[in-house]
Amino acid sequence: MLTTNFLDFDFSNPFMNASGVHCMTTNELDELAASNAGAYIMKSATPAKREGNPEPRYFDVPLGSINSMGLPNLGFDYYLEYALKQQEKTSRPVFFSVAGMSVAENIAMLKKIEASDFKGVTELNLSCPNVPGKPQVAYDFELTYETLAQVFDFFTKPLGVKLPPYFDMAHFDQMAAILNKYPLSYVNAINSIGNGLYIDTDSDQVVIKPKEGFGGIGGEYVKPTALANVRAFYTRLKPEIKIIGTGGILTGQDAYEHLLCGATMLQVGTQLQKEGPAIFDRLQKELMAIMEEKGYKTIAEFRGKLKAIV
Ligand code: HRO
Repeated sequence: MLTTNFLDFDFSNPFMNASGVHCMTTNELDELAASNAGAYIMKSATPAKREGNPEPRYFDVPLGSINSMGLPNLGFDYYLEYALKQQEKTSRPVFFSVAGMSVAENIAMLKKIEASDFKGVTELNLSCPNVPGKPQVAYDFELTYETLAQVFDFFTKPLGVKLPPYFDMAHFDQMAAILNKYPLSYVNAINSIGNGLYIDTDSDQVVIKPKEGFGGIGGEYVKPTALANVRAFYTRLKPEIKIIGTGGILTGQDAYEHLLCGATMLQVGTQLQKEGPAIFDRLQKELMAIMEEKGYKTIAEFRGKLKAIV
């Protein structure tokens, strides 16, 4: 049984898309809604519609993907309208993702969500690696602290943050200490590993156009980093702050590992882009098979129970 309770909502299973993949248009969102994903999240929104970076800006590679989309999206109002319509049809909450270009833009969008009838979950994306001239917010610890202070002055609905990967124990400690000061509902770890470079040696060229080929890396490449971030935050955050595990989930085995590290929900980006929404059926079958073999009936029996070597 894969049923998962997350923020007092019940989902049939923990699998979701990662924001950015298969979720920009209402057509794509309808396909996710009709799929066997437990839940789905919309593309990160900015106040106004954005074209994003020049193409090619997404490239599949054997071990993952590289992207520099640059936050193309249809604008905040488009996603709010969709979410409000969806919540009339089903009790399953929609996840809204917000990624302003500044603190002021984030606050303005969150104020609109707070004032609206939106009943779902909101994710504040503090980790887009691809907007030229805009560093990833959550690598600036002071700015992250200040942003959350302003947000929680008024925001009362369930809110999570999407984090970039961290690579140093001191950074896990410092970021967890900041997050623990706020009534956050969850942390989503990780966004793509920012500013990698993939090269095609047939042409001696980079494979995406923006930023001279630099882009966010996803897929198999990132799983060990994702697992470490899930584990590091699971062991450092207060128990009220849940974890969404994102990064390197291609199989039920990968999902199992994220759950063992402490994730509650699981998001799939690169592999969803490769396979389409039918992937959610396969992942559930594979995860169920592992649980059966190990004698687990529910995810709660093993979530977070990764063992150290003593
Ligand atoms: O649109 C993007 O370029 C993008 C975003 Cl916002 C993000 O959060 N993560 C990513 O890999 N690409």
